[in-house]
Amino acid sequence: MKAIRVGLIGHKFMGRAHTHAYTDLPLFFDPGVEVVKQVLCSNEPGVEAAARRWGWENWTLDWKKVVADPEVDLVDIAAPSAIHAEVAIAAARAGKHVFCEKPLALNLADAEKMVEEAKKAGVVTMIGFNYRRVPALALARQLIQEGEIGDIFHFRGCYQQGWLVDPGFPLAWRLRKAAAGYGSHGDLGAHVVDLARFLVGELQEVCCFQETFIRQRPKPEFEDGLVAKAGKEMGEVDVDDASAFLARFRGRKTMGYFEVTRYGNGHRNQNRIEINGSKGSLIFDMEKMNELEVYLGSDPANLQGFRRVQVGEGVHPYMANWFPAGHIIGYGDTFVNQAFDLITAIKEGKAASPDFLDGLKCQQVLEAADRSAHSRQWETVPAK
Ligand code: SOE
Repeated sequence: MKAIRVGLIGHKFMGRAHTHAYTDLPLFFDPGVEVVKQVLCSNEPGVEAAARRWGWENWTLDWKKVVADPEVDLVDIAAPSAIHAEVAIAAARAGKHVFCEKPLALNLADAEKMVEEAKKAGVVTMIGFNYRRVPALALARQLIQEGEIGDIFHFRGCYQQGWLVDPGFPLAWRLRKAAAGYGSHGDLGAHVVDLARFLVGELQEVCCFQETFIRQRPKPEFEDGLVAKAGKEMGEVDVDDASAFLARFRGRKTMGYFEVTRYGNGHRNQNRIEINGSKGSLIFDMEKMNELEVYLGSDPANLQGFRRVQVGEGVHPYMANWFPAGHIIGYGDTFVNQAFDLITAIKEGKAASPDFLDGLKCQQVLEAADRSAHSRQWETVPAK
């Protein structure tokens, strides 16, 4: 295999992040195969200008042409959740490997179909839980797996953004159930649930409550990610603005606390994880992305306390491939790490991780929590 040719669907926030990944991958990693930006697709004007500026060889307004293109090996879906299932299933049936942004689908039924079709087609899949590729969180997992933290009592995940505090912020696609499936619960909650699975294990049951603080917002004239321009007409917000749930993990006594909000006033993208174990604790905060706070109970009595590990040394996950020690990396660079792992999996004919099954397991938790928010009861997460 000399080259892996990518068809990317989406040219806004995630389209930009994924283009950065494929463009800069060869600067830092050598997957042993060329990555070709074959075609950029979007259903909105501006895709041609973006393709020319970002170095895509072709562009189209029709995702079906990407899926049918014999030159495309990998279809990357970096568009709103509403089209994830239709595109991923068509791509798998066409024998393409498929990358899909999170959450996997609008709902559990679609997620199950995506897993089934990808399995039938025997293609490589990956879902965009890029925080697994933050070196500090990959280090946290290593420490946990090596037993440094001991038995885990608590997992605490709190993901705060603050972009909806302004009542004038428009009714962007992330605020509409038909386009996004969920509000903060799926958009941010998916990341926290995945990190709980990545760092600790599977969830067994959840108890959730949610809130929508502002129900009416101006419909957008323009939007790109978390930036939008309000129009004159008003529309209804039909998803959660914030969601919080308790969880029990399967087969262990670990207690889980999950909180996500778009009203964390003052926070821009604070994904914070804390884990307390019998031998120590770990704290990660995306606002200090290149650091991991580590407490080890085995430290001498006069040196007890959290140490702030600068996760930028060659010994740390991915960092041997980046700049010299201490020259930190950023949010977008986690997509480069992610793309390297995906391209390597495809080249070697191996499963990528996290794959669509991980996306489905995450969606099972999200749906159980959504059910709980309506039933006001504890709800069980399917074991299979
Ligand atoms: C918006 O909340 C968003 O772009 C999420 O959709 C991403 O998954 C997250 O990484 C950053 O914030």
